[in-house]
Amino acid sequence: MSMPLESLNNCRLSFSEFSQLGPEAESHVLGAIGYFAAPLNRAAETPIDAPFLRVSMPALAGMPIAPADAVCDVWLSASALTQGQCGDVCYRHDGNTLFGVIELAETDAGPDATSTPLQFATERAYRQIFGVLETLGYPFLFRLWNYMADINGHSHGQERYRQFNLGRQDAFLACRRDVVGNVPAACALGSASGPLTIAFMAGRQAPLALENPRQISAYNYPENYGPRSPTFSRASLVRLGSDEVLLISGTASIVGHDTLHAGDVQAQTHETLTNLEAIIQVANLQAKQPLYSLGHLFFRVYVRHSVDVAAIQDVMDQRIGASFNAVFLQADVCRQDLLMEIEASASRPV
Ligand code: 3EB
Repeated sequence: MSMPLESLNNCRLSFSEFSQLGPEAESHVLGAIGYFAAPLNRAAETPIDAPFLRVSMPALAGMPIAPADAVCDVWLSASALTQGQCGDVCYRHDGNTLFGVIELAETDAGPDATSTPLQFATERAYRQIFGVLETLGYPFLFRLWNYMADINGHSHGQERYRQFNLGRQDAFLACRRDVVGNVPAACALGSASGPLTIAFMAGRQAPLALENPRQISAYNYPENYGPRSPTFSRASLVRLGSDEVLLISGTASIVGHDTLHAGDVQAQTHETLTNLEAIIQVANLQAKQPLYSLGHLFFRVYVRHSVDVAAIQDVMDQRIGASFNAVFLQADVCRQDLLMEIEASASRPV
């Protein structure tokens, strides 16, 4: 594996390939997320020492995978890595960038019992993340991947995604983080089962948080989407050595703050791609050159109903051309009326 110095790369491997990387390649793995066809044995050892988030989320298409295998999205660094564990957080960092993972069970409702178990687990997870970043001197959160079971379920009088939003925002506030404007990119999806699992990427240089002019910023969503707004930006533009990395948040068929095209997965896909184009346009304006385009993104497509995969692929073929790089995963999207969501990243030399 040869990589230009100071570059940070994203690649997609099967779990079997990931498990057999060998010591040299393994020493360059900053961290990874594995999407497994359920069920997952959490007691089993992870194949390599790097932070590895295991998510129960079956791959539907985009990568030929044996039934017991998994899709692994891997972040590689060309620099020497340091790793450690702090509380429930496992991390590796390279002097510029840190990747960490945390898994927390929904055990109890906290000392005051005013939280729900998911809300409290979320708040504890984010407090731990902020604690690690402070301890290790990586003040800037670039991007988070949030996965939880039954995201559309209800308990304690509140949808579980809204409970998650409460816990997340409380932790941001408690740790004196911005909850509007300068916030990280993210996604939040429903896994088939398992604990709250979060992966995060952070750095020492401030990222640029991008918003989509077609959408109200999520941190300004009105209260009918929950008592606390979701704390995320539409994308993070990150400078890493000689590279610039664009990390686009989960993007769906939302214009303003409304879901459009309920019940029509192809129309939702078109709207989502138009939203991605709008974010790309903002990123290119910032970069002062047309560095980014739909065709060069590295996609993850979350699909609520597995039968919809072909319909979504058709629209992506039409709009992007048939050679796009995407994996399709079966997941619950955080609004009941959303049938799909797309997230993406791209890395370019400046
Ligand atoms: C949306 O635009 C769709 O709560 O972290 C996308 C990306 C969504 C991130 C999150 C939620 C989150 O509101 C849902």
